[in-house]
Amino acid sequence: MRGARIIRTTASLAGLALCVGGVAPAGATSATTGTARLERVVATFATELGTPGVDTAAIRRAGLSPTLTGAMASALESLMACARISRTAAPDAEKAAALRSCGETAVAQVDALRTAASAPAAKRSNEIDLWPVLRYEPDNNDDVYDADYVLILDAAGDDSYFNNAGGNAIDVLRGPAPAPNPGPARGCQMDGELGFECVVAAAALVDLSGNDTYQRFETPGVDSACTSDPLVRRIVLEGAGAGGVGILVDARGDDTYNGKILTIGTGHIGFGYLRDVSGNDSYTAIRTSIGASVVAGTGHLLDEAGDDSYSYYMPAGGAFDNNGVCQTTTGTIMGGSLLGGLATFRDLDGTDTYAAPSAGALGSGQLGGVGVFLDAGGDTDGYTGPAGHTNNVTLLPSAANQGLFIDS
Ligand SMILES: [Ca+2]
Ligand SMILES: [Ca+2]
Ligand SMILES: [Ca+2]
Ligand SMILES: [Ca+2]
Repeated sequence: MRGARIIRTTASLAGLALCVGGVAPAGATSATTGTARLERVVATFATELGTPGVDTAAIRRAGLSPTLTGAMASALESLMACARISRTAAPDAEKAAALRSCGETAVAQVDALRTAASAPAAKRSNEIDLWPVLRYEPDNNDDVYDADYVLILDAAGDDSYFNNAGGNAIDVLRGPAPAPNPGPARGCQMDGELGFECVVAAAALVDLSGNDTYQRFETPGVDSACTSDPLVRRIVLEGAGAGGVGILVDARGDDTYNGKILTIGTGHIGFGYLRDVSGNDSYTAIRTSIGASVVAGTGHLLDEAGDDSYSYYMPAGGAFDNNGVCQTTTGTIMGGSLLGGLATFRDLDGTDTYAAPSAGALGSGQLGGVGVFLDAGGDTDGYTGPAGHTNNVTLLPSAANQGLFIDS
């Protein structure tokens, strides 16, 4: 890590020498403007999260290409616009619609950021760590993330994300300096903690390569009142939006996504989006996860390739639901929607395994929600779950179930 940093510093010093050498290179003005714009949005976002005083000088030292600078600024500006919608007092349906629209714009900006970060010029930058707004890791390190960020861009390495990972419920109480409590993020572990143990904001994570691990099983935190079985402690992780917008894009590698509730491409009066472009991936959560929506939310999960495994788990005794009750039921998972909104689950290729509950999954829409499940690619997949949901079958919506199931 140290060696790589020295190499990059040399490269950025060379760039600096070019700037101060007299004749300004073409594009210098726009680069300067772009850097100022990125510094401004990082500082403003930090202030709006209640963590003012971020020293944005690291952005000037990072030696980002103008394209990458602009793409980072655009992504953060779109997330900040979404976070501002989260703070309005609009009725649920109105807020959910505004967040969906804002989330779709943010997805486009995050995709542009992914393209910019994949260009060879991006590899020569230095890292940026401006907690809790921006983290950029341009090298091949296997990073362990235990603090929350609005925007994370990680170029390579087998990374471990023990943080919000593109979930919009951000822990601004715990983290590196200047956090009030130094140490790993705790985050929100149940609905009632939203806005207290974490800030409802907006977030995105872009990981360009590597076999990554998203969250881990631990002894219970607040759920110790329900169970002693290991589980993922936090909610609203990995491309999830609770009253806001959360985005996760992972481009390559065999990845493991572990969750609890309101996680992995899930929206709750908000917009959640998880896109995994390639690799043989594994997904598991307790309920209301993996391409799911509740209460007028929008949740999308898109896995484009690979032999993937989708499952759920249930600790003995259950885990807290949104009413603070130890709940042992599952559902609203893998294309499940409840109480309005839209959930889409799409797996486009590979030989996949689905271990779903017998209801509320694989294209399920209840109480005004619409749930879509699509497995494409023609391979013979393994299904356990609702009766009749299997290979080469299409199940259309009915009066009892506003769900669509397609395996092709
Ligand atoms: Ca990394
Ligand atoms: Ca990956
Ligand atoms: Ca993958
Ligand atoms: Ca697949």
